[in-house]
Amino acid sequence: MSNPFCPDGISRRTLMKGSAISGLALAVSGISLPFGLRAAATAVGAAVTPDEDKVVWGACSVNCGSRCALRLHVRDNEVTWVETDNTGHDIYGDHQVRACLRGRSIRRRINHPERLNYPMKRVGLRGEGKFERISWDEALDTITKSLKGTVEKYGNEAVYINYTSGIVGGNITRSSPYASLVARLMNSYGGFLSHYGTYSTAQIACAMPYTYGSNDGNSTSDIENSKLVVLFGNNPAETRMSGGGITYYLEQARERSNARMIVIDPRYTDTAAGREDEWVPIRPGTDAALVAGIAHVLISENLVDQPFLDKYCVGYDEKTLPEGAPANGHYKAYILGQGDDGIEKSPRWASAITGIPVDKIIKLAREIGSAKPAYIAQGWGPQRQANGELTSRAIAMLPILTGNVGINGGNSGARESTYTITIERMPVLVNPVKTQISCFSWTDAIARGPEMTAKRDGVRGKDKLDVPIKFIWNYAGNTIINQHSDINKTHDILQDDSQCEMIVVIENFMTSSAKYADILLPDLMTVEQEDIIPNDYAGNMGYLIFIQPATTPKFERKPIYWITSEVARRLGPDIYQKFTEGRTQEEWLKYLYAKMLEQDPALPSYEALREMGIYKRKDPNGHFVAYKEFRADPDANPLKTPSGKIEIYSSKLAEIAGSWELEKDETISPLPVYASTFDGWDAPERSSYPLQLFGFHYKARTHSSYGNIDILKAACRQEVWMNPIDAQKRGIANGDMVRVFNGRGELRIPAKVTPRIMPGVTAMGQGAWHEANMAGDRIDHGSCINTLTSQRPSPLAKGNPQHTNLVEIKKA
Ligand SMILES: Nc1nc2c(c(=O)[nH]1)N[C@H]1C(S)=C(S)[C@@H](COP(=O)(O)OP(=O)(O)OC[C@H]3O[C@@H](n4cnc5c(=O)[nH]c(N)nc54)[C@H](O)[C@@H]3O)O[C@H]1N2
Ligand SMILES: Nc1nc2c(c(=O)[nH]1)N[C@H]1C(S)=C(S)[C@@H](COP(=O)(O)OP(=O)(O)OC[C@H]3O[C@@H](n4cnc5c(=O)[nH]c(N)nc54)[C@H](O)[C@@H]3O)O[C@H]1N2
Ligand code: SF4
Ligand SMILES: [Mo]
Repeated sequence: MSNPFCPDGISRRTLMKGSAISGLALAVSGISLPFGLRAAATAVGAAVTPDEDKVVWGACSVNCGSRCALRLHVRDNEVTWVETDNTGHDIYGDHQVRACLRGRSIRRRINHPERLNYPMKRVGLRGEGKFERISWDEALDTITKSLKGTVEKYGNEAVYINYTSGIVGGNITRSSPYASLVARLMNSYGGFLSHYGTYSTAQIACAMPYTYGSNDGNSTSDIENSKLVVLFGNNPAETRMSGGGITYYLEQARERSNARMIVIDPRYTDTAAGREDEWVPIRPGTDAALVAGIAHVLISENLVDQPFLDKYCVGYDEKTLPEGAPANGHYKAYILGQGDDGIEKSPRWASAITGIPVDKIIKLAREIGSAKPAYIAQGWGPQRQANGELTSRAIAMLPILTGNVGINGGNSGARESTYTITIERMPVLVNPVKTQISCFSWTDAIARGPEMTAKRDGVRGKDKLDVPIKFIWNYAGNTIINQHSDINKTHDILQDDSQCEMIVVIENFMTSSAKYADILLPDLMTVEQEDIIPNDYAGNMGYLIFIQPATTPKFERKPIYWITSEVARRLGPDIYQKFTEGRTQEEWLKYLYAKMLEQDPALPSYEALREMGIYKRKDPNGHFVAYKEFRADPDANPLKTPSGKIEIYSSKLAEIAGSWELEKDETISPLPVYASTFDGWDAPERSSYPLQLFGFHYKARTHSSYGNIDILKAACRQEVWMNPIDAQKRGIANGDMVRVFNGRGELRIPAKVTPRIMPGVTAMGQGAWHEANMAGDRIDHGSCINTLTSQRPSPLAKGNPQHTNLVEIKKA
């Protein structure tokens, strides 16, 4: 890597000042000095005694769904070591929010030799990684000129703020495009093309509201009231780690209720490992078929909660079928083979699709039908499939059929909800541009924007896009390349800089996305500035962490508030005033906290919170129970669905299914049916690419964040999981380097041959750093799964089906 972003300095400085090794080296050389022994003793003492350290409260603010307190030990303006929350008595419910392996290694991120230090402009082709150091003035002037030019020539709709999730949480430091300072800046300047949905939950967040009016689940802490826990593709041991995270609640709540736990997942996950009562391996993308098979048993053995279905639901049977629906259009008819397809969804039928034995399906159904209350939940793995909209609603059918919705110890079938303490974020102002695309379709909007329509591409707010994307803001995100699908295709689209003319990346590191920047700006990290940050998913305990800057800003790194304010200043005095409202970052923080205190007077004062570092509070209502009021009185508390009830049959979806343009292998249905899909287990492409592949969210990283930390890479290796049957067929042994490929690309990775994954299915951690010679063979030696994923969106949400892939694997 060339000089500007691999500066002479930081790693060496860190070693000299902070480490015991340099202390010892001084001590040894000290022996020959006149006061040698004393000098040696002092130096050794300084190297091992931490009492000179200043301890600064920080937090890990990456998007892992947990949020951990860090206590950074600082000496000579360098973070020397990291500990975590040490407050309170550490009793469940008022416990310590202890960081996971990633947060505890944050020192290696802060002091990483490849951190960005100066503003830079691109001098080679996009993706080549050739940059030249420039001044802040030049960088900000260039951005402003390009932004003004774009808006003048194409309008504000040509400016896009990309989906990014690098920083979640603070009042001020927050990358979520709906809530970031970049959005505030653009809204001060006429607005921008925004997006709906997220890479996390595109399908479920779109689909679940058709059933329930929203997408809520019970708090995991409520499992202390459950008899049975059923998890579909939900792996909190990796995706909600730490002492503050859901995995701890799952373990503690189960200890209290002794609930049995069934894990339905193609992989034997860390959540299951040794803690489950049963692991049911399932073929990816087929959960809806399993649900239908279970429903068949529940119906034929009279295990459904008929009074619940009659009172609270629409479309279970003839009685509650809405007007306009075909006579045989109800769920019961679909299951019993009296619907349009005429197929009975028997356990035998479900077994052939899911790969789960018939007797196992029957046993599962009997167990789910008789254990009450049951906490049935899904992670977001099942919905990140090409038929994920159908799957997420289908899984919700199990709690609906068994009347487990709206009660303590039960759940809606969605992922867990959480208690969140009061927080007031930087207001982003109103976006005057109402046009939206799905967060996944931005590459399409560059390549063929004006062809994109509402009914085929999911454009919202207009019948079609008028202009393509010409300017992209990318603040704290890696979805330009690493986290977006089909990297080779994205590369080709971005190569032509007459299409998208300007990409601004605001980052800490030279990521693969940063290599495609035209202007690259070095940001401060969250732990280097003052902010207040709330818990993320933390069961029924909420908390606030008051972050103080661990060190002064180094090199030419700047905070995001300064960066966006300086662009606003260049856009004109009225824009600057509108953006800053005359406040400094510190004044904003105080202002926002005062608002929080107004809403929630029980919070400590600003000064007291700063003193405490962390403030915790238990959910005053005990546990969050989704749709509790509706269950208690459905007339007084209707759901937000058109009928106010649980819509098993959705007339709205029937209308969409009848009017949108869809391909043959895409299904939108008013009922939560099973439908096979493109690139699925039964797709024709399977003859060339016989293995299903998905990328799970891995403990080594948070997506790509922390992906450049050597000790984490060593602790949790990047490998492709293969069943011994599939490996043997290909002459592959555990640890062999393999080629994983399909029509979109190829990567290299060691094989992990293990019975922890079902035959025919393979998986690797998603988020590894892409590393390929894009001017040459394009083989990805970093093993980033998005070398292999598709940009084709799911039918209803137009979301990322990044878990639906077919590949072949061969020994390298
Ligand atoms: N350590 C770590 N934690 C993270 C993240 C991270 O990158 N690293 N990312 C965070 C973010 S932003 C998000 S959105 C969440 C993501 O959380 P999820 O989306 O829930 O995580 P995944 O690992 O994609 O999927 C969960 C499980 O679903 C399984 N699965 C995949 N396909 C199917 C299927 O078709 N059916 C069934 N039954 N199971 C299936 C996978 O094997 C996996 O164990 O995690 C968050 N937490
Ligand atoms: N194949 C496949 N692809 C996926 C997924 C999958 O399951 N499979 N998951 C998807 C999901 S759910 C998500 S949420 C996305 C996540 O995709 P991203 O939102 O891109 O998440 P990260 O990869 O963590 O990238 C965040 C970036 O923010 C930077 N960052 C962190 N802190 C700071 C800061 O303080 N300042 C600045 N300026 N930058 C900072 C990090 O260095 C990192 O490059 O990926 C999606 N992509
Ligand atoms: S990565 Fe997540 S679980 Fe780990 S320390 Fe950071 S916030 Fe906590
Ligand atoms: Mo996500």
